[in-house]
Amino acid sequence: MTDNTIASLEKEATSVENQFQSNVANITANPTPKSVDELRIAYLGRKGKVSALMEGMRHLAKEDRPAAGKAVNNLRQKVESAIEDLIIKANEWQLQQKLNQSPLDVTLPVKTQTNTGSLHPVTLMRRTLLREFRRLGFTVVDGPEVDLDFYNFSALNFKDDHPARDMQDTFFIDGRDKTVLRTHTSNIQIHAMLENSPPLRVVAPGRTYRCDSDLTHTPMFHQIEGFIVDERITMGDMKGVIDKFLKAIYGEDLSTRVRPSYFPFVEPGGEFDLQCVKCRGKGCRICSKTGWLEIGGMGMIHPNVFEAVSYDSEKYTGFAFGFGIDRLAMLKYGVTDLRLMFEGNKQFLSQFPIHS
Ligand code: FA5
Repeated sequence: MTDNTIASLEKEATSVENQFQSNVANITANPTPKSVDELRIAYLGRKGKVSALMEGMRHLAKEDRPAAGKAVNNLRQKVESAIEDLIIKANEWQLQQKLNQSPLDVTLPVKTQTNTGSLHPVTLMRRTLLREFRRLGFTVVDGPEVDLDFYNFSALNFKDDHPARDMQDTFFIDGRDKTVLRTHTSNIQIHAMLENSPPLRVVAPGRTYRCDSDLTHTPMFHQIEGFIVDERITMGDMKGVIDKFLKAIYGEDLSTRVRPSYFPFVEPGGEFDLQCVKCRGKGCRICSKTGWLEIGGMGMIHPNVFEAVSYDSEKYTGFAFGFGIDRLAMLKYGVTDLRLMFEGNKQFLSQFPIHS
């Protein structure tokens, strides 16, 4: 200000406003956050031009100050509002710069997820089995993994000196040999029969335990038990059911066969074989050149078992089977070492599908 009069201050304010308008005109086409901030500091900063005008008011005569204050405030508001508009424009400009640098193409394929996990082959096989058995009218039940000797052995017609009770095979839980880790899912036969009256059509998958470990045996493995109890059930029904589900899993063209075998809880009893999935009966390393693979045990339920659960063995007959789920999965997915199933190796597991 050249002198301390209101006229001079108003002149100065008009000049500041004109300068501001011309600065705005210079950057308004392309305001950047940096240029707008510089403008803000030049006018509204502590040493800025509008602040200097405010400061100049102190030297005016007292009666001139209200009018001068009004004029300077007016100018300050105009500057503030223009700068706010410029800030919005500058932000838009910055966003546009970013979009220009990496254009967003919504038609690009998404990056494939590599760590999505997959289902365990035993889970896949269990789900497949249950799907097939439900289709055949079976009910799925569960049973205890830690169980009394009665359910795992005695009620299943194992005599006291049967070798399966030996420490070699069975994990005993208490010192009195009364509680065991179940050695097979056949314990569920007893639980289900005691809890229900015939007719029954049941499958029960689950973990089983034996003191056993080599290429084809692990201490923990999975079995699926199945049984039907009704009037006039025959070996033919059993062969038909097992044949049907094995063909559903491995294909229609594979043959199945039954070999006589002994299990205390069935009479007659047998082992069920499937034509080798690898060589289709010709003989190879997997089937030890026999052309056949052992899948599990089966047979007609022993009258002593019916006695143990108070079923009328004159009226009812039934069949039961117990298959190793891990073995079924090995055959289906071409796994040659059973232990791979339980090592949790990510490379091995990632080969299997995410959905069943
Ligand atoms: C049984 O366990 C009988 N409970 C099956 C049964 C049920 C027979 C109903 C008659 C009527 P076995 O011990 O053979 O039978 O075992 C059946 C299947 O379980 C075997 O064929 C095999 O596939 C699997 N298995 C047995 N032991 C092991 C093991 N240590 N590791 C992996 N799989 C095993």
